[in-house]
This record gives sequence, structure tokens and C-alpha cells, in this order.
Amino acid sequence: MYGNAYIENDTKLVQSAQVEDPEKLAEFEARIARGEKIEPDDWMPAEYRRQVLRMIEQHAHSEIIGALPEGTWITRAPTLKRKLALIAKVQDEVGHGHLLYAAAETLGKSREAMINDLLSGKSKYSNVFNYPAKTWADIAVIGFLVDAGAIVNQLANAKGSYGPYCRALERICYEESFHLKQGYDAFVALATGTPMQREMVQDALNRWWFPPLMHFFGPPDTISVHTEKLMRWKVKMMSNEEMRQDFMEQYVPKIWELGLTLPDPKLKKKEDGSWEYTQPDWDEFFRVINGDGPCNKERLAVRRYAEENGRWVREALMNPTIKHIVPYA
Ligand code: FAQ
Repeated sequence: MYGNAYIENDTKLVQSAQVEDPEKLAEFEARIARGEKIEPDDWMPAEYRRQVLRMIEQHAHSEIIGALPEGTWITRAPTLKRKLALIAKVQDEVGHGHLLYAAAETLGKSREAMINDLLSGKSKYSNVFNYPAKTWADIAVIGFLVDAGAIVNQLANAKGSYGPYCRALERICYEESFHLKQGYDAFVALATGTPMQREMVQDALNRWWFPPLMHFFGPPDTISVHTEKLMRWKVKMMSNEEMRQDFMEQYVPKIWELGLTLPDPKLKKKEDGSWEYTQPDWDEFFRVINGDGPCNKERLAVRRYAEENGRWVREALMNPTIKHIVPYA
């Protein structure tokens, strides 16, 4: 059995992780080593449950909040074709949030509790969505490079150990691949467009590359708190630095071949095949993920507004006996 007692008290979780039955723990780790998937009703250490839940929940929040910067551009998309693609993409992101909340619920925390923790600021979500989307070029950069980063992460983690998360990620990756194509198409259109369009996309790239995208894969492996444990349990399949390197390897050449520049004078591929780059300010990263970024307050305010104003719809859906709904009476 698992229930809210598991997740409502972190101290209890850590304590129970310390007193796991050694035989059960050994069998669990052997299953992971054999590449088996862990399913919701299987025995798992409390710390595994807490870590997987933390990661899926943060990911779900990122999808929901991640819909906001792009969502604000639906009404201002430059053409009908771009508008239709953006509407579909934003809708997909919210759908990913639903898939991920459902996967997280299998670990014993209710969706309501997760939303409450998001709205109260207790839970984290991806750093990148706390930066503003100032122009249409920002939407091209998000669609191309944030989605590219998400795919690097999700393709790796889809091969991980927790069944419901892996299955959700597989489906999400199909849709993200389409998002990446639409983002790249918009990015190339601007990069090969008029001088003003090119200037606009270069400006957006400068703002998004450094630091938001360089922060996106998390802190350096030497200071990452959870990587060692999560990789041992095959929840995370690549370290933060491995993902950042993979991202640069795949996408820096695509940016350079369009004649655009990246705002990092140190950026270069070394002889050993790895990328050298300037370390972004990690103090800024921790400030942003802990609530003090350029748009954190605005993002949560929009979600709180949606939560309040959508309450009557949720209540009506959950209560089939209500015949007449007068929302603002
Ligand atoms: N943002 O010990 P580590 C998307 C936190 S989806 C915020 O290295 P870990 C789709 C971390 O939680 C994007 N916080 O952590 C889309 C921890 O804090 P805690 C989201 C971050 O877990 C596209 C602390 O720093 N993807 O973009 C970040 O081993 C376009 C120490 O760090 C996922 O969530 C960050 N970037 O590795 C939507 C994927 N990085 O909890 C719309 C699943 C680290 O101890 C439009 N998650 N932190 O207080 C993961 O793969 C991992 O959680 C990492 C971080 C790699 C993000």
C-alpha cells in the first residue's frame, strides 16, 4: 500500500529509506540492473518513490507552465499557418502535463496536492519558463531549442526504470519531434529573412542561449545533488553534463550553419570531441528556480487565476447531479 503518508512527510520518507529491508532492496536493485521496469504496485524503496515522484511532478509542472510563454503569442502569430501550428503545440504541451500528472499519481500523490504545491511555490519547474518571450523570434527559439533540449532529456529518460514515466515519455517524444520541426522551420524563416528578422532572431538567441539554455540541463555534475542516485536507479539515464554536451553537439552546428552567432566567446569543439563553454552563473540559476526569476511571479499568477476561474467547471464535471450552472451568479 502507498498513500499520502509517503509523500506528505519528507522526513519520514528519508527515515524509511534508511531502514529498508536489505533483501528487498537487493532484489529491487537487481531488477534495475537487469533492465526491468518498475511498476506502481511493485515494491520500491521509499527514496526511489520520492525521487521519481519529484522528477515527474517537476516535469509535469514544466509542461503546464511551459505553455504560457508560447501561449501569449497565439494571438500575435505572424501568419495563419504559424498560428495553427502554435495552437496545436501549446495544446500538446498541456496534454503532456496531464500525461505526466497521471504518471506521478501512480506514486501516491494526488493531482490536487501537486497543483497546490505548484501554486504555493513549493514545487519547482524548469528554469527556462521564467524568462520572457519578448518577440515572435523568442517563440522560434523556444520551439527549436527548448524543445530540442527537452528531447535530449526525454529520449534518454524514456529508457529508464519507472514504467509509467517511460511510457509517458515515449508518447511525449513523438509530439516533441513535431514541435522541434515547427520551431526549426520558424527559426530558419527568420534567419534567412529580412535583415530585421535576422536581427530579431539573433537577439532572441543571445537572450535564450546564455544563461537559460545553458542552465536547462541542471547544475554541473560536481554539484548536482540527485544525479548519482538517480543514475544508479536508472531514473536519469544521462548526467546533466552529458545532456548539455549532447545538446551542443547536435545543435550548435545547426545554428552556426545559418550564419548566426552564439553569445559565448569560449564556445568551441575541443580535439577530444567535447565542447568548451563559459560556465553560466549558477547563483542566478538557483535564484530563478527558487522563485526569483524575471517571470516567476507572473507565471504563477496566471496559473492561480486559471485555477480559481476554472473551479466551477471542475466542480460541475465532478458532480453529475448539477443540472444548471451559473458560474458568475
Ligand atoms: N529547472 O540534482 P540536480 C520541456 C533543480 S520540459 C528547474 O541536478 P536532477 C517541454 C533540481 O530539481 C522541461 N530546476 O537535479 C516543453 C534540484 O532541486 P530540488 C523539464 C532544476 O533532478 C518545451 C536541484 O536543481 N524537463 O521543456 C533544473 O538530478 C517547450 C539540483 O539539481 C524535466 O523536468 C532546471 N532546469 O536533474 C514545454 C525532465 N535543473 O528538487 C513547453 C525531467 C535542476 O532538489 C515548451 N527532469 N533543477 O529542490 C530531469 O531530467 C532532471 O530533474 C533534471 C535535473 C535534469 C532537470
